[in-house]
Amino acid sequence: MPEPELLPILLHPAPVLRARARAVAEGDGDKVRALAPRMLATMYAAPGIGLAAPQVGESLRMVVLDLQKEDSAGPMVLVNPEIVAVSDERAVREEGCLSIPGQYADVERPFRVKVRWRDLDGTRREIEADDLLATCLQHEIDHLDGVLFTDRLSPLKRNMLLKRFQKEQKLKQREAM
Ligand code: K1U
Ligand code: ZN
Repeated sequence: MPEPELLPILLHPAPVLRARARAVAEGDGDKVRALAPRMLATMYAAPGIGLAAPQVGESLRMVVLDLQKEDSAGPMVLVNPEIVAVSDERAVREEGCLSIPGQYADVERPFRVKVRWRDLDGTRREIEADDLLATCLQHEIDHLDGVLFTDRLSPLKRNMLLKRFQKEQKLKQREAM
């Protein structure tokens, strides 16, 4: 089998990252089955532990995820994922984003979430996740609603991070000339 072709990851401020992605419909089966291996390959190559379809320019409610740890679930493809319950307990974790590469910040979110989705066969799935998996699921589902982790920071921290990102991007563009 040939390696799936990698997809370009769109960077902030691409407008598709700010749109609410549309739900995957019955007729999208071929599209999501073709997209899933390409999104997984793109995520591994980045490298990352999650990737949402809008990050590769597809405004669709679809996410791939693999924490790549010994005891983790392996590659997951989530179609139309929904958070159906969150814990009162909250946790602070450092987050990064493949659409804002090189920038990291502590983000507070619910520690535990229950998420429902359909897999590529259309089977309903549900998971109760905590810790890093819960953080990653929330970060990816945020992408489907046009929300970036920077939106969850104080205005001061957000502006500092985004200014630093813009500055580094400008330097990179100049170096590439
Ligand atoms: O959605 C994304 O932009 C992917 C993002 C997911 C994420 C990371 C950390 C906390 C919440 C969500 C990333 O994968 S950033 C890269 C990263 O964290 C990583 C890369 C290689 C190994 C381990 C982690
Ligand atoms: Zn992200």
